[in-house]
Order: sequence, then C-alpha cells, then structure tokens
Amino acid sequence: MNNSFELIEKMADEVKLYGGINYEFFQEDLNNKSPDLLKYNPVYNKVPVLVHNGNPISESVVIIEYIDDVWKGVPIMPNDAYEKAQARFWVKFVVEKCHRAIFKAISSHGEEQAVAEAHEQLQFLENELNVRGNKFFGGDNIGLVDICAGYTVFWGGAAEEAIGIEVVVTKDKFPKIREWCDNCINCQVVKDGLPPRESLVAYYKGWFGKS
Ligand SMILES: N[C@@H](CCC(=O)N[C@@H](CS)C(=O)NCC(=O)O)C(=O)O
Repeated sequence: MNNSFELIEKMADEVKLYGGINYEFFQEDLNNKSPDLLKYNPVYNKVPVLVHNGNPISESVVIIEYIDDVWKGVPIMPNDAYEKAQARFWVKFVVEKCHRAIFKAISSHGEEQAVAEAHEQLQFLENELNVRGNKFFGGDNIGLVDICAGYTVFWGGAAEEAIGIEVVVTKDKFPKIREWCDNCINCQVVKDGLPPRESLVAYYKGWFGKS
C-alpha cells in the first residue's frame, strides 16, 4: 500500500467483506485535497481511490469489481453471466435513478413533486426485491447491489432523520425496501464499516442547515 492516501470510507466496508486483507485507510479532506488524490485520480480528483501494488483504481463500482477479481475469498459478484448483468443493471439504476431522486427529495425538505419522483423510482426497486424475495439483493449474502445501495440503505435514512421527515423509505409504502435496508444495516461487516449514525445525522443537520 502507498503513502498518504488510499481507501475512503465507502471502501472500508467492501474490503472488510474479505476479512483478513490488510489495508490502510486514509481520510481525505475534500476541502483541501492532497497531492496524492490529484495524482491518483487526475481525471475526477474524487474519492474513493484504491491503490494496490502502486496502481490507482478509481470509481466505486470499478473498485468493488476489482476487489472481487483480485481477492476471491467472499464473492461480491454472481457467477452466472446473466445474474452478473442483472447486478450491474440494478447498480446503475440504484446509483443513477434512486440515489439522485432521494437526494433531491431530501434536499428539497420533502417537496411534493420531488418525493413523488423518488417514490416512482423506488417502486421499481420494491417490485424487484419482492420478486426476488431474498435477504439480500442477490441471495443470502451481501453483494454488489447491496453495497452500492449504501445511500438508499443508510445515508438517506440518516439525512431524513436530520431534517425530521420520513418521506422516502417508509415502511408503509415500501415494506420490502425497509426490510432489505434493515438486513443490510444489521450485517456485521456493514456495521463494522459504518460511521456512528449519530455523527452522520449531526453531519446532515449541519449540511441542511438544521443544527
Ligand atoms: N462516481 C464516483 C463519485 C465519487 C464522488 O462523488 N466522490 C465525492 C465524495 S462522496 C468526492 O470526492 N467529492 C469531491 C469533489 O467533487 O470535489 C464514484 O462512484 O466513485
């Protein structure tokens, strides 16, 4: 592993899935980016970046797939080619549609139209989880879609709590999503990698001006 910059918080969970892999975590100050971040991710200048054997790898999903390719211990991707394609499809959907819509609904403090748009996207996810009927998206073990849905599963809920609304992932409207969120949050490797919920809620209170 290299010197002053490596894995960001998101990646800690993923790496921990493989328990026993040695890694160093470097917290990046995004208001004062380190020379290493600019060197390792010159295209986007963003975290996360994984540096392995001196080689930088950027973009969360690319990093997760790389980890899955290199450390075979606990598979994150399905073996079957069609299931793998499905996992990639739903990751793209969750990141590009759900996360954006949820963020818009929360940052508008629950504005009606924004919430309706978020609900529209989440309904697709609810239906898919219902059809699959698994503990995690792909089966009994946490996988790519569960990991990439972190914002929906954990961060979004903390942000809602910070501004005192419960509009997006409600039990009444989306019971399957709620159950899935709870399964993910209660998974030990996720618990170990997450920051304390109170500190996240406080962070969002500051961000949304409700402190
Ligand atoms: N598509 C990227 C997004 C990464 C991203 O947005 N990182 C944020 C922090 S969560 C960042 O580094 N922001 C700093 C900036 O935009 O200057 C990924 O999935 O890795």
